[in-house]
Amino acid sequence: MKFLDRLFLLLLSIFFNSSVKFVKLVPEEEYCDSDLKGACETQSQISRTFSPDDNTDFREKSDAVSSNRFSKEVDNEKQLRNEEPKHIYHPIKRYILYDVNPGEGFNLRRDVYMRLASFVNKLRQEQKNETWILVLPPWGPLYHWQSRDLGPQFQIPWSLFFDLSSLNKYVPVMEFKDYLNENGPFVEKVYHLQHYAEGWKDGQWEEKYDVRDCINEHSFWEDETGNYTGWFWGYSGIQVFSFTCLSVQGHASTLKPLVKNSKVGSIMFDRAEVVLHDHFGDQDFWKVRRSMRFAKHLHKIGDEFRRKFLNSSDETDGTPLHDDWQMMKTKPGQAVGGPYVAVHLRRKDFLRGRPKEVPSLKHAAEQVQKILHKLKLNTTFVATDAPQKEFMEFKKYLPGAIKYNPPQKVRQQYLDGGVAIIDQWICAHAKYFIGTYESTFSFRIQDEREILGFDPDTTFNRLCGNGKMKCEQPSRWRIIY
Ligand code: GFB
Repeated sequence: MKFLDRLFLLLLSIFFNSSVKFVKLVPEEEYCDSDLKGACETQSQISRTFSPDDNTDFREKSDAVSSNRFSKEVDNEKQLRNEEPKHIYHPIKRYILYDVNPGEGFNLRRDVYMRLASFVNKLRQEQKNETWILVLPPWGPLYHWQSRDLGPQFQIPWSLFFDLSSLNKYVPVMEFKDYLNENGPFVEKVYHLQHYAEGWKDGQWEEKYDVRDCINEHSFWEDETGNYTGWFWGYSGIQVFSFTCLSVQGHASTLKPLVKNSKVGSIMFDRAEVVLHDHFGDQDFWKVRRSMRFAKHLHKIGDEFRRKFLNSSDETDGTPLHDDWQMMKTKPGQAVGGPYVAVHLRRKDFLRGRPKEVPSLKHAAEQVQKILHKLKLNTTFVATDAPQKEFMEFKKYLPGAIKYNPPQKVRQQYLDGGVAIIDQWICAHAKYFIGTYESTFSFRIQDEREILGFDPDTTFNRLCGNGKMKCEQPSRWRIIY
């Protein structure tokens, strides 16, 4: 950058920082989410937020937010913006945060991310002068991450599991820790999403939201200052200025008017799984899904295992990965896969929850054996949450079965979540994949194989329950570009 450009930026930032010292509050009604009766923050809450007696550090930050959204100086600032070349002006950021029902597992959470990422992307397209950013909820603790020897598994950044530069190519995202560094421990508005207590009225589906009394327990409470606080993935002392329970029926986009009419800088949707995908399986769905690349360090471990134990590599399997997902477009059948069958053998809670659909180890082995025979293969890669004892029993029925046994260093570094991803990655590269009925872990492997360009016949398969060699197979959610 040229010296004069730098000087200009410096002067601009001095001017901007000094202009934010003069903040005026606008009348109460301007803070209301106009679509929502009762969802308006009161003047006293807002005043409290920006009271001169507040913690100074925060005041400086909220001033910066206020100057753009709450004060009359905004016109002045807008004018400045218009006069500036686009690449120099950096608009003030606004944030969408979210969380998911604590009981949900890793792979449903990935799906909820997609709903929110698509939502934020659409907001940005429709509000070109706003810079909405999606804040990533730290991972953990999760019920299924049960390796006690690894210590507590929570506050895990997304970068441990995902490639943030890939996510960012779809929509700007940031880690929660970075959000805290930028904004301090504050979230302006939290909506706890819930269904309608009365369900669908007259069986009529209608997209809507309304402020309602909270139906279920939630993890937010009013503290002694009159603000709210709550569960923020183990980070304490986060203050919420306004908290509302919101009954919603609809898709993520149903919430668009709520956000568009709001003036606050940070909005969190708790229990975001309540809203559905706008269009499951459409082009936009697949764009977000393609952007959800696993972290390169996990790919690398999976690829090494493939090479070493499964005679599988991208060159021989026809599965090259373009660095940029946007540049990658495959055709069904162009991926051949490594010379092994992969099976996702979901056990534990699935044994209790779906006893008719989850086969015994012996019956699972029989089904895999049939495929091996048909494809003239000998090797089976097994991804499973089963204890080692069960795997050894499975191996008795199917001697060619192998699984990934992570070295202690890998476990400590990448935890249960990372090991599960490595398993998924290896399954995604097999010549043939068989999953478990209704497991989102299996579904995500199927998506991955669609992205890599496998023939769908080799992907959308699942184990049948006891006594059956044939059963209804998974829906084929085919990739669309
Ligand atoms: O991912 P997930 O939501 O899939 O939850 P489901 C299962 C978790 O168990 C994974 C571990 O995220 C992993 O931590 N796990 C399962 C595995 N299979 C494997 C495997 O093959 N390898 C490794 N390394 N780990 C949902 C649950 O499970 O099913 C919900 O999340 C609920 O809580 C629902 O129980 C019915 O969709 O399979």
